[in-house]
Formats: sequence, structure tokens, C-alpha cells
Amino acid sequence: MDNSFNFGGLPKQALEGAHPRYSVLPVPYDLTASYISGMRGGPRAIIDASTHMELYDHELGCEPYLAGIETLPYMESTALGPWEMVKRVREATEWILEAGRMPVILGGEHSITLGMVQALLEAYPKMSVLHLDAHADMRDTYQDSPYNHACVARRISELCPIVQVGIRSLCVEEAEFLKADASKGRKANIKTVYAEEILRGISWDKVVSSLTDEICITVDLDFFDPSIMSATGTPEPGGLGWHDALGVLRAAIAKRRVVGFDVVELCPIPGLVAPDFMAAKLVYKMMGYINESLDKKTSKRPSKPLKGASRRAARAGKGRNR
Ligand SMILES: [Mn+2]
Repeated sequence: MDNSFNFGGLPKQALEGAHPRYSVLPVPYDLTASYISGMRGGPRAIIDASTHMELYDHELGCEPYLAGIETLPYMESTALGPWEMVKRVREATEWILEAGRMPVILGGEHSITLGMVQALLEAYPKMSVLHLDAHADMRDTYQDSPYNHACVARRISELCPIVQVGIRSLCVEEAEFLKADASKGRKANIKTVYAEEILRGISWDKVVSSLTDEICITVDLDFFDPSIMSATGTPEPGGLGWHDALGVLRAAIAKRRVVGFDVVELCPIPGLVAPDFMAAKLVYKMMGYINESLDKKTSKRPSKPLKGASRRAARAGKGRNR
């Protein structure tokens, strides 16, 4: 494998032999971008930047790549529309799970997350989603498509519980939808933590308590403040910092079992590498936290992904995702 292409720029011997824990899938797709497009360049920029990272994590005191990271070829985009792209991501995620690896998807625009969530739910039916973003993404349809990036959290909320963190931009339809969901009390499927609640010091434990035992994490990079993350398609002021993100991620990953994650919406700015590097480092940090959490939990009995017949039965029983 060409070293310039793999996440982390790992030496050849690190890619051979042992069964890798992570499969990095680059998805260079941005067909439904509504403001600035260029997210198709995100995965390459993240992987390029990752080859310049230190592989030692001083906070964790180890080299997270030793758990094994393989990098898959770029997923080919389709012009058939976001639904077709969601389907491709779902199929690729299923394949990664069958191979016994954890999917790590690099976007690309946020619409692709739905495919990852659909596949993970087939294997982990009780999973919930931790969603870091500036935008609620709760529109029912946008620009004539229910699979637009602006609708992704709404589609996810129809499949499983979702906890969104860092939100500071939504339309009136979304605000009313969230209010209606919150009025269901304990039966509410969505928990929205606004950016100002984080700045006021909401406890991460309280946020994490709304998640089920198994989680997938989706990070839209516009969660961060544009002063440190300007390379997104729809930057919003009033965002969070690096340590805010690490705080919520480390708390959630330590207390829950992560079964897959993505980092999406990097829209590289030529000549400005800091955001690319930050995105790469975030992916690697998350791998480090997940290693720490999984390695601690190995003494307990982890729930295994459903396979073969039981997966198909779960899928047929739920009657969803198809
Ligand atoms: Mn967003």
C-alpha cells in the first residue's frame, strides 16, 4: 500500500499481519452542499494531514495506531442523488462490520452519515447516536430531498435516539419539531444541547446519560468555532473549542461502547492546513479514547454484532432501513 494514502502514514509493517480494529473509509461526496461546496476534498486533506501527526498520544501515554488502522480506497461518488450515496455507504459499512472492524468514515457532506447509522443499527439494534454539530439538521426535507445533509439528524431520529451537542443554528420548523419531541418527556427521542449550555458548563455526565449503552458518533466539524475550524461549508459563530470537544467525546466514549464514527464536512481551504490537521488529529484522538475504553471493557462481556441469520431476522423484524 502507498504510504501517502493511508491514515496516519503508517509504515508498511504496521499494515500487515494483525487484524486491524479500524477501517477508515474516505467518502469524497458533496452533491447536496447548500452554501460552499468542496467537501469532496475533505477525506484526502484529512489523510494527507494525518501523515504528519505524531503517532504518540501524550494524554493517553500510548500509540493508538497499534490497535490497527486500515485505510480503504475512496468510495466512488454517484450523481444519482444522496439516497444512492447513502445506500453505498450503508453497504460499505455492512462490509466493514462483517470483516469484524470498526467503521471510521471521513466526509464528505453530512448526508452520508445515514448510511453508516442504518448499517450499524442492523448489527446493534439498541444503538443511539451522539451528534456534534452547529446545526440541528432536523428539517424534514430540504431542496426537495429528504436525504439532504440538512435532514440527516431528522432521518436518524426516526431510527434511534439521538443526542445532539453544540447546536446554534436551526429554522422555525426544526425548533417546533424539537419542542414537540421534548414535550413527550421520557419518551422523547432527541436531546438537543445548545452551544450556550456547554459554555455555561453543563455536565458531560448529564449529556452522556441520555445515550444508550452502544453508540455511534457523528462529528460535523462546524461544531467547532470558525476561529479554529474555518474550513467547513456552513461555518457558524459561537462554536466550541478543541478541549470542549475532547471533553464530551472522552466522557461519552469512556462510559459507552462506540461501534463506529464519522468526521464530516471538512471543506479544505487551499494554503490553510490547520483545519485539515485538526480534523485528522480529532479522528486519531477518538481512536485513542475508543482503544482505552474497549481495552478496559474486555474484562466485561461485550455485546457482539449480530451476524448472518440473526442480523437478517433483526432487519426483517424491524422492517426499517429498506
Ligand atoms: Mn453542520
